[in-house]
Amino acid sequence: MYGASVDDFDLDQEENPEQLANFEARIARGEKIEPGDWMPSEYRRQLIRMISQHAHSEVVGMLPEGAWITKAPTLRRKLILIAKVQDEAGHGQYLYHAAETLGATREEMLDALLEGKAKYSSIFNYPTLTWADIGTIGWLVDGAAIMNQTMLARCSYGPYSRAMVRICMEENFHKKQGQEMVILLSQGTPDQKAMIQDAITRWWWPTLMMFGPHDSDSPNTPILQKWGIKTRSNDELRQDFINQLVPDLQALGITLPDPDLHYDDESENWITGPIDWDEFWRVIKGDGPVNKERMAARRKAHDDGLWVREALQAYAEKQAAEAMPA
Ligand code: FAQ
Repeated sequence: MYGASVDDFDLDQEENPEQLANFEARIARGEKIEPGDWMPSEYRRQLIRMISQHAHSEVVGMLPEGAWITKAPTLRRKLILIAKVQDEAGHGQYLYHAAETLGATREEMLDALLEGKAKYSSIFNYPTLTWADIGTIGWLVDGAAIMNQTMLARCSYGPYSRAMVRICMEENFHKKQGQEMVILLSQGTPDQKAMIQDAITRWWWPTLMMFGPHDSDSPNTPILQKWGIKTRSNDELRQDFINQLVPDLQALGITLPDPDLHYDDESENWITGPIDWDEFWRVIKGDGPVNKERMAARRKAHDDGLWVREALQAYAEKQAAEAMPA
């Protein structure tokens, strides 16, 4: 229904050394690889994996924030939140389209998510307990996403890099509205200050985990860097994020939940204590605080949308029949 299947591409093709050298030379020259161009099957596989996981993250990421639309404290805040959640749906659309250019069908990608075979970002398996979580997601989670996506906007695959340019512009707006909320709450009443402190305390470590495992435990990074999909490693991006956020949050009087956090004069980096990687692996294997609720909500949305998919299919078939010569 949505285009070619990944089986239409010869994924097991014998890699031709000359084509591979030409492909790598194009990447070295900074050229974009486009959908019809020759590419190694592993490049295609890695991109489908990453882009589809990214698309799922945008769509599942609507759930924690969507839960607060009916509870937003003012009409202005409600409008901003609705616009933000709607943007995330749009990001999912651009990304599914980008993955489709590589031969993955929408059905295959959604089935993989709904059957629990495809991942989505660990961060969306944590609950939004208070209104302060919405500001915190905006500043911290969107901020981390931008850090990663600004890199991906320069990636070697044309459709992904172009989708990222637009997505980053929208994410910047998300980050600013979140930052504004955190600043206001941190200067508010004692209850508001306590609420924002609690939210930052809960979201700090999961946000650092969003960047993925340490480089030494990241099996995909070497090939992604070799082919210009990632140009910076998980640890490099995480360190940039920490360096940016720590002074800003401390300036607001917010305490980070890390007794080992300190500034290192020599490297000019903020150094954190150890990240709880057991928690990270548990969450991405399905055993996080709200994984089951997230997947149940996605399955319900998919089932509820069946009539829309059927109507679209019937319309497409009618159009095709009418276009046939009599
Ligand atoms: N969560 O070898 P690596 C957003 C998996 S968008 C879950 O280091 P890689 C917008 C990884 O898939 C946020 N799984 O992997 C928004 C791999 O497993 P696999 C999403 C994770 O690909 C804001 C295994 O661990 N952004 O927030 C995570 O080199 C607010 C080994 O890891 C993207 O998806 C994780 N955090 O690096 C929406 C950006 N980290 O697949 C709503 C695109 C790692 O081999 C509200 N993706 N894993 O079975 C990327 O940049 C990369 O894929 C990384 C992981 C950096 C996520």
